Amino acid sequence: MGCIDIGQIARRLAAEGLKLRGAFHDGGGHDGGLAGARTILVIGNAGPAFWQAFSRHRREEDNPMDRWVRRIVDPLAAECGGRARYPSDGPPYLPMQKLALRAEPGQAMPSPIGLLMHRRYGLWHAYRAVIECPGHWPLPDPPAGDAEMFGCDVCADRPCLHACPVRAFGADGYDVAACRGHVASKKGRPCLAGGCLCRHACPVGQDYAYPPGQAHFHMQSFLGR
Ligand code: B12
Repeated sequence: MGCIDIGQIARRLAAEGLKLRGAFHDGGGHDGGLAGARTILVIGNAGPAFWQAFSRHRREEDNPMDRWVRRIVDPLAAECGGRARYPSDGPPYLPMQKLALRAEPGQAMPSPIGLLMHRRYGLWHAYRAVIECPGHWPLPDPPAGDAEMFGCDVCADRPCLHACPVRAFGADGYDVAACRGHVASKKGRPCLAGGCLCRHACPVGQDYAYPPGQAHFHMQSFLGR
């Protein structure tokens, strides 16, 4: 390790509106091209600080959010003697959700609609970067007192599966074309302006729901992809 530790990295990220979601030691080679890496840091967002910071630093450019994140994380990765990888790099894509589950054990689970649901943030969070660091860095303590069942495991009604006006989430998985077509249509204005109705339907983490400006930004970029 260099002269920076995981606690400092977490504080530096927090000052920029990002969250160190967790870290783990990797044996190397089996996680989608992270061969040789030993300590993997997973960085993401949840809560209002992210959108506030992005709004302050946003530039007029293509993919402004991805580029802003890179301007923060690339130098940090260099300082760690490691390298940064990003969820949008690809294909092939980083198996971001699998890495996230390893970094935050017991904190998140796959939801019926494919997004990871987090015990605090519900469906209102995402992953922004991974830093691969050489060597075994001491890991942060896992969050305490989170042993009980949560989220989808104790949710009988599964409102997320019933909120989509075009039933984009069904037995056959996610119907991207149906979702995109609806969001782009007049009837899909609420999804475009306020965010995916299935995410809103989840009772967990509603305090973390993205504000309309952020929700619109993400839905607009989903339409553009
Ligand atoms: C490709 C991709 C998509 C494709 C989906 C393709 C498909 N057939 O399902 C498109 C462009 C449609 C998409 C959309 C969205 N995505 Co997406 N997507 C990815 C990406 C870049 C790669 C996934 C992949 O191919 N992995 C490799 C394969 C081998 O692994 P896999 O686990 O089998 O991957 C599958 C799932 O991840 C799934 N998938 C991806 N996104 C979504 C979204 C939903 C709702 C569902 C059901 C499935 C799904 O598609 C993959 C291939 O089948 C990941 C980032 C990453 N690197 O993982 C983000 C990612 C999975 N997406 C994410 C999100 C948030 C979304 C959106 C909700 C964004 C938004 N608008 O806010 C939208 C959904 C639209 C909506 N209703 O709101 C987040 C999930 C965060 C979480 N809490 O788990 C990720 C991790 C990106 C991030 N920065 O955090 N996405």
